[in-house]
Amino acid sequence: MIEELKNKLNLIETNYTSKIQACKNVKDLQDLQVAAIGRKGELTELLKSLKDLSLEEKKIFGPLSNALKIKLSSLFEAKNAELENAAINEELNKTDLDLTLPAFPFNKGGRHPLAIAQKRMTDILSKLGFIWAHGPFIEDEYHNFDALNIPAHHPARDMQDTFFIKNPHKSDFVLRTHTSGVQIRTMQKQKPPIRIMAPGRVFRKDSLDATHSPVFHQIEGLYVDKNVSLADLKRDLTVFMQGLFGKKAEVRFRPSFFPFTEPSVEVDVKCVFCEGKDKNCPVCKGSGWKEMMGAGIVHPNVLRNCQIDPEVYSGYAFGMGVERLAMFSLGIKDIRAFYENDIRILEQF
Ligand code: FA5
Repeated sequence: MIEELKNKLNLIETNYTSKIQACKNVKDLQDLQVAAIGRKGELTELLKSLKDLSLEEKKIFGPLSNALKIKLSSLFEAKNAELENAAINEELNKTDLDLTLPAFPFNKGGRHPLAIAQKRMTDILSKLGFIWAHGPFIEDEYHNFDALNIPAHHPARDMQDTFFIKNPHKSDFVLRTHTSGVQIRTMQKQKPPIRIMAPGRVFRKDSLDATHSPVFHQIEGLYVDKNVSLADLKRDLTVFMQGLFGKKAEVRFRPSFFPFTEPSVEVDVKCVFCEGKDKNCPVCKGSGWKEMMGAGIVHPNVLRNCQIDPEVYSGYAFGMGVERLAMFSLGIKDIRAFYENDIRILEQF
């Protein structure tokens, strides 16, 4: 009996090995596989005789038939791969498809140049010890003006005109004209030492030109502690500017006026586009310098408005224009390039 079964196994092996080799397509191969090792296949049927064998015979026939099943399975698998590859190659040969050509380009997203520039600025300020603070875009008149020593009658309000929304119960709402309101919000909540930076969008009734926009971004800085002086302000802002524009950057501090700082300065940077040599430079208008920020020593009235004693504490504050600094550090000559979203410009950064 066992000899007869062994012969049958041999027959199955030779028969299917040659049939597999001769097979020309995947469909025929699948049929062949079902006929050999499928649920009702020849080898599967033969295996059913196992139950009629003695224990000794089972020990011989069992491993032999299993080994054949494994062998046939791997022959089917290899032949299947061979036939599939042949079918793909045949298909490819029929077309002009060139798989060696580079793939179609796909558009990768990128960060907006303003976001890139702002991150550079806040990274430098972080290293100088400033921590993030935030305030609302829709501010109230008190935080945007009054608490900053700009009462309703003050002419400084005219320079920062914006939308006012009536609030019958409290101070009117305004679209904030600068980030300086965050100074007040911070000092109302926190006592010195304070060292914050407050980046964000601001709104003004300014006409659009190469260096002005009615919506732009500022970063406010505020440092309040004992014995803070203009020397601290000059040192920190020079370090900041050189961090952004390189050690050779020329920075100029010019006396100015803000109702919330005394003394006040305007901080200019030497024009990186024309260095003062082009009388028609659209950025510096031929002056050789461009104003980047306002700054100064926090006015005692502002400290008092926030219940901080100006006899004990002093502080400096600054408010920089992100677009202006970004234009200089990225080499963009017109502020409108930030908002027009011309993909050819955006993808350069
Ligand atoms: C202010 O807004 C003050 N709050 C700054 C300040 C803060 C002074 C703390 C003292 C202490 P100013 O209006 O100059 O100041 O604006 C600050 C900066 O914002 C300017 O130097 C300029 O870089 C930028 N800026 C002003 N107006 C525009 C505009 N329309 N478009 C783009 N950038 C502008």
